[in-house]
Amino acid sequence: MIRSVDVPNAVRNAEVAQVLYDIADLLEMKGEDRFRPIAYRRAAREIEAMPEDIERLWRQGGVPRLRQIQGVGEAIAEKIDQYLREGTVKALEELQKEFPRGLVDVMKLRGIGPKRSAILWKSLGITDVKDLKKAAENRQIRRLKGFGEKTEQRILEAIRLHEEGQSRTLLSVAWPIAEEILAYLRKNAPIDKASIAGSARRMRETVGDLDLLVTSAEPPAAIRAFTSMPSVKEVILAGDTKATVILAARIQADVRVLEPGSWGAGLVYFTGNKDHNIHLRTMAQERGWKLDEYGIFDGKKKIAGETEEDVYGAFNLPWIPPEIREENGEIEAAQAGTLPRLVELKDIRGDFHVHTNRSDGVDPLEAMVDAAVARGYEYVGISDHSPAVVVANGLDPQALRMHRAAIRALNRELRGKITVLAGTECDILDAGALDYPDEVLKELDYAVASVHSKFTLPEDEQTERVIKAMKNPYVNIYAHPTTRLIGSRDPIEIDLEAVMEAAAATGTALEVNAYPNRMDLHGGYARMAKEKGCVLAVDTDSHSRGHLENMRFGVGTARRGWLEAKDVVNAWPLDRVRAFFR
Ligand code: DGT
Ligand code: CA
Ligand code: CA
Ligand code: ZN
Repeated sequence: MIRSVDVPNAVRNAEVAQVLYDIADLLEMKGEDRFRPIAYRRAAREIEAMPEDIERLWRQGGVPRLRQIQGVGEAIAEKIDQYLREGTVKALEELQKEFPRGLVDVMKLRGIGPKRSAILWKSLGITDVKDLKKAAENRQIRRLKGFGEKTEQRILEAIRLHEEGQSRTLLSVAWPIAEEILAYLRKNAPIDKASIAGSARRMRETVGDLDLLVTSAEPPAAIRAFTSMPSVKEVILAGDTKATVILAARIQADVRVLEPGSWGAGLVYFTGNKDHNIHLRTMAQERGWKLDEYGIFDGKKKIAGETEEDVYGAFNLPWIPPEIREENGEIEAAQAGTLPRLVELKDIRGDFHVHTNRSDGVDPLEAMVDAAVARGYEYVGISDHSPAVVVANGLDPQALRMHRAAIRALNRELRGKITVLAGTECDILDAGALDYPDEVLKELDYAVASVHSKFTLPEDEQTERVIKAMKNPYVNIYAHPTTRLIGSRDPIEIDLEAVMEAAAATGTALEVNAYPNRMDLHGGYARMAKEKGCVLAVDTDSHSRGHLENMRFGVGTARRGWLEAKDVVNAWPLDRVRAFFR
């Protein structure tokens, strides 16, 4: 029912998108026209998200075919064409000559931007984040005109976040790369079984490195195929049964070749996490056994190892889903027979956080709905922004009414193929008021409310603000509750327990927002919300039709939060959803 990503294209499309992102950054740096960078980023996002292979489209129809891609005009199509033909883009190279290489990273730090980075470069000779860090630590920034001590402090915080973000890769980026490697190995090496392991298999929102496992009758040949993949930039280690490489995407990947008889034990061992493994190993020791990546051994006798079920079964445990192998009570729950039946992707019947090009999405309403139909959804909710988010082109009440009418008309046209719900992502204003009056909200099927401003309010004010918004009877979902952005923005200071209690009391769902750098709530908080009696909505916050695919990572995160289908509003049938929204 659910289409999986068309794996082999992901890397090529990402590469082209990266070129466009780089152009956008440098145009912004140049400070020319602020719409050009926006246009480049729009096109990049679209290409990243589209299921078709961009190179194939280009081979079929050249520039005219490229121009049919949403957001790709003449100028952008020609640059893509040049890139696919020559591997470089002249305009990008020209721009790169104008600024030091690392200055773009400085510009992108929170609170800096193009103007300030230019000042930092010209006055202190800062060319990258490292220079900036040194200057801030040496208290040189505060002396610059228009900066000050507070700004210097904020810069240091932004650098810390940046460094954290650099050392790990978003799951949504790492996952398709891992799948692509496995597809490559299946095709080019004598491989039997193959699997992703490590934190990616546990669906952590970021991964440090990729861990891949295979079985093969000829391990050295498998290793050779792995280390000679076109996407390998550097080989760190190449042994007989294991190898480590750095990929062109700047991610490290480890591979292990296992014996078929050790497949299950290897999977358990390399999926982790480490504390889960240690707990299992202690249990083995208590029984006088030994547990390692090859199996469970009673003296010389191997008693398990071929499948994960065997390994857990040796301890009289049911198989434990990878997402909850975090040593957070999962082994105890397995012993007690109280493991949850985790929600699955196929349980998901819709999505409530979807933007169209009426606000800041790239695709029109019809395309988003078509994509939802293609996923086999029963319903999809459209939630464009409210006016307070000016940069996102938020809809004023009049525009929202027209949008709603268009949604209703489309819904009639679809005759039950899918139900399109008319909603909004309504901003929570300063003191907890909503960005639309109740008369406007009342006309919609539901409302998502969220914070996009005043991130630095003190905890009590922030908490009060959000709870006040949730008390509005028309608010059904509180979206991306902590507002964190992985690698660029810390969570707001908010009393989440109080928010969760209020959500449960007011019948407001809390969101597990699956936008890749949000993953908000994350698994740990989702579990806490469930324990406080909340229900959750797993949403993609899609800004293009391809983003709907991120649902799998949202479900992964929900699973990390021990959620079952009954805890997830968009795993419920439509009539139940409607009753909840009412
Ligand atoms: P990451 O890469 O930082 O996102 O996190 P993981 O969990 O993928 O960690 P990684 O790549 O260092 O190791 C993969 C798995 O191998 C890990 O989840 C558990 C296992 N492992 C690694 N080191 C140890 C260890 O010292 N003891 C045990 N028992 N297991 C380990
Ligand atoms: Ca790893
Ligand atoms: Ca590793
Ligand atoms: Zn949104």
